[in-house]
Amino acid sequence: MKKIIAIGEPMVELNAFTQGRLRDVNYFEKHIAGAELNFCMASVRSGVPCSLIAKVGNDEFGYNIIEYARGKGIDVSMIKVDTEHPTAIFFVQRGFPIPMRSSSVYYRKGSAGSTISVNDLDLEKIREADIVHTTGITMAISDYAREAALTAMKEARMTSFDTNIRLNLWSPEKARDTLREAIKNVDILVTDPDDTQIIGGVKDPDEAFSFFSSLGVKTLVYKTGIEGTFVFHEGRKILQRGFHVQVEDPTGAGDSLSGTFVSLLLKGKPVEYAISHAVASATLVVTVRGDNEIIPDEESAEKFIKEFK
Ligand code: KDG
Repeated sequence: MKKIIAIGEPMVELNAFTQGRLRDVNYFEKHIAGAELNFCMASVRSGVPCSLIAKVGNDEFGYNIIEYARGKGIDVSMIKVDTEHPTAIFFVQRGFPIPMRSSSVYYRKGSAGSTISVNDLDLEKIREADIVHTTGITMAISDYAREAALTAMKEARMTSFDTNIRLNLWSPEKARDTLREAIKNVDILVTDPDDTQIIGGVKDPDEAFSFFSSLGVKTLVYKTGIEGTFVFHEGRKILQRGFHVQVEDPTGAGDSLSGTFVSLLLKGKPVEYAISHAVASATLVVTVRGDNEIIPDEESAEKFIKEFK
């Protein structure tokens, strides 16, 4: 059976119950999140086992993350508990200043997750996995985490990577230099025009593909929002248009898109099928608060797609 490993920092998310500035929000709803955990969740929902390599604190939130992930079918055997550093948390501000958009405020400096290092990797398991996945977030949270992610990518049989540049974690220059290097080890790249502008100075989908393929990328998933998602794969260019829905909170949508796409492709599904399911999955995620609870399995995504056609 195919198997994916993801490396990254899971966190507790405190999502604003009401829209507006965080200073005016009185109630927060707790969720379990983190880009790579979200990716794993999408993979598991699509029927491909996924293990998360991560560290959490020896605290209530750390155990909450482990129990939640385990309960949802993610393999947590490579999540370590760190007794010296706390589990990271972040808050999601919604609908302000731009309606239907969200922003994250992190409390993660010195967190357990950011201390992950090469010593925390089981290289044998990494070499056995069909795909190793990580994101620009893991590259940004600490030098140790970046080294760990780069080492895992070099050892992997195949890699997928989401650029996920978070400018509240690092500067555009640091992101550009680091990600240009990292992408040399990437087979399937998921990104968008904003990140591509930072990394390669281009935005147009075809220019983006020629830039990333010159770095070694084989498959490019290029998310342009509601206009659609382009996939460049095996000499073909496919456009999957977005589905119009009411947006509650877009946080996590990109991770469900990448997790669904990569796992369905790994299962041998046609690329059109994989990207339509991936966009359906991301669309459902934006309709609720929380990053991953609503990620559909294949059957539910199929129903969604039929309804929208
Ligand atoms: O993509 C969603 C993530 O941004 C969210 O879950 C939190 O991992 C996170 C991060 O570092 O922003």
